[in-house]
Amino acid sequence: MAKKIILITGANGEVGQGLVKKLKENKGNTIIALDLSSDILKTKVDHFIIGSVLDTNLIKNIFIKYHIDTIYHLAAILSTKAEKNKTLAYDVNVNGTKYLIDQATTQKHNTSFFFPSSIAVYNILQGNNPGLIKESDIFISPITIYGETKLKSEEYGIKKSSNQFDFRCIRFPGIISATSMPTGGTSDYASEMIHNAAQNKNYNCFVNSETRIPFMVMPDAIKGILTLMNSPKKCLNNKIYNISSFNPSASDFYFETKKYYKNFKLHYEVNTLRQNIVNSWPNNIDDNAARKDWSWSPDFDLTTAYKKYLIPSINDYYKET
Ligand code: AKB
Repeated sequence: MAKKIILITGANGEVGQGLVKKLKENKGNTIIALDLSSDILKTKVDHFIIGSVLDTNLIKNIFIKYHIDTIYHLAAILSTKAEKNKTLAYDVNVNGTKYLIDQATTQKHNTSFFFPSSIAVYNILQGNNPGLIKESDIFISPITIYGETKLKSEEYGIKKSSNQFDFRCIRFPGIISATSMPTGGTSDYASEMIHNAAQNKNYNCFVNSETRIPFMVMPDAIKGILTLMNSPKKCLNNKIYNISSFNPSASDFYFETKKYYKNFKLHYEVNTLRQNIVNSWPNNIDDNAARKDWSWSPDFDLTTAYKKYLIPSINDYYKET
């Protein structure tokens, strides 16, 4: 595999940690990680830069100093937190992304850019039983500032795409990791449920039992990113792809969790803001374009996700910590 100089923003976040670990497997890669702090990232990177994507001088200097081949732009404010601080969300999610894209496109060499978008760009409240949602469907009018900022950034990346600037994007469902907890998202209830159960704690779930949105586990999210980014450009008919693995209801998650943690108890304590957000997201998405163009296929369904990934890794994680 070719050696690359890679910039990862938000490297200390959930996806960042998993991605750094995988990218480090190719010894030739030079990894430059950027985040507000470096406290969680356990895998060593070549350069850790502590700072914000909003620090335009800092970003500019990174591009002056390094010949960046690939950017994974993971820094973002997630949906629940974004609703509570819309100005910050717009700044980080849109202005931060635009500046980074502008710097990448002024380089004199080819650059690939990965952007993680979200099912939050969709709004099914306007449709009657819309079923599986495709990337091009009309249900694109997000009710949240988070969805809006993801959509704006997608549009900017597409606008700036050229032979030299290769923008690729995945609209992610909720992601569950066994070794980290999400913060500020609205799909967080699934992770919080499992992590609480693993620590012998009960859980108050902030959405109702029937809530159903698509999910995947972290290894499949990382696999999706790397498969898309390593696919030849000529195979890609889109710049934006849905991917998904399973779509259980909150109560399906509860029953699956309870199989492994028999004493676990759950109460529903619905938070209206967060319930309204998930109600606007699709129950399921169509990821056939990704399956066709770059052979996307998740390794885990709900049962194997618990059995082969979540339960063994989460138990190890809490044994160690
Ligand atoms: C969130 O809940 O904000 C994210 C997402 C689905 O994009 N996890």
